[in-house]
Amino acid sequence: MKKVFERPRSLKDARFHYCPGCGHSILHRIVAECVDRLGIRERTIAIAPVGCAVYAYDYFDFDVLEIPHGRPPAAATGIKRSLPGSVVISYQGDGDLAAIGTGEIIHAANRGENITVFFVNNGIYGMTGGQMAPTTLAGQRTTTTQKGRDIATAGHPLKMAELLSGLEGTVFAARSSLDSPKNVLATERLFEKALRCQMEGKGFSFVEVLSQCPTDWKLSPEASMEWISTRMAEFFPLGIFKDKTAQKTAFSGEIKSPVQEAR
Ligand SMILES: Cc1ncc(C[n+]2csc(CCOP(=O)(O)OP(=O)(O)O)c2C)c(N)n1
Ligand code: SF4
Ligand SMILES: [Mg+2]
Repeated sequence: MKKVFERPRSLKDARFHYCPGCGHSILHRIVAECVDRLGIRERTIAIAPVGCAVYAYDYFDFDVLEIPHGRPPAAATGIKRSLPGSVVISYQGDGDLAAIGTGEIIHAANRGENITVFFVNNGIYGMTGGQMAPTTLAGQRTTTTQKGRDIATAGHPLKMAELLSGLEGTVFAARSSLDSPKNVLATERLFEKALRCQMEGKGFSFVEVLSQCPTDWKLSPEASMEWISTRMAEFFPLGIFKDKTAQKTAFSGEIKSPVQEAR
């Protein structure tokens, strides 16, 4: 049977600028397919990060805003609160979310904002030429850690999915990867679940994805997949770290403080 590439309605007919083998291309398609499947294209508002995915608005066929480095969760908060019927997707890299934007993501999650964050962990600052990110592995060579990341001076890689799952406001937190067709499909299922969490008004949802950057890792696309499977996934385990989507309503709407209850 002849296989035909069908472009999701939510992807424009434009050629990606990403390097061959880059995870962003796969993730854009996954996001678009989820939006199509859920029938939310008309009310989706995504945020393009500063990073290699900066031109996401050229590819997605729904509303996309470009937000300064690290600030997407703050902007997403404002959009969702002013347009509660929208479905807000914050698409962020590790330099954006886990370095300059650490404060924004932690407080948005802790407030239980009803938004969905897709976190692209490629362990490096891709756009600016391959500097160390907070998620760079111990011993990993980058342009700013030419002998490999030294934990004694640079600290440990940040495990954002685990970190955010420890916050009261987080309803759903998971990590997936793009190192095999099976895991690509699993990523799509997690994205859809996270978006449903928001659509049902449950609260903050977060999916981290281990994503390849062949260019700055200086590996072939095939070797990059292998690097994710053998090196990244060893330190960043895949799985669901928190799932409170079965709870009835959003955290902020239901639970009374001890002071209120005493009245
Ligand atoms: C306020 C601010 N500081 C620094 C930069 C420079 N800068 C642009 S992209 C980037 C890092 C991008 O890395 P990441 O978020 O991991 O995205 P990737 O390119 O890897 O997908 C940095 C530091 C900037 N644009 N704005
Ligand atoms: S530098 Fe890395 S993250 Fe950026 S487009 Fe190329 S492969 Fe993708
Ligand atoms: Mg990155």
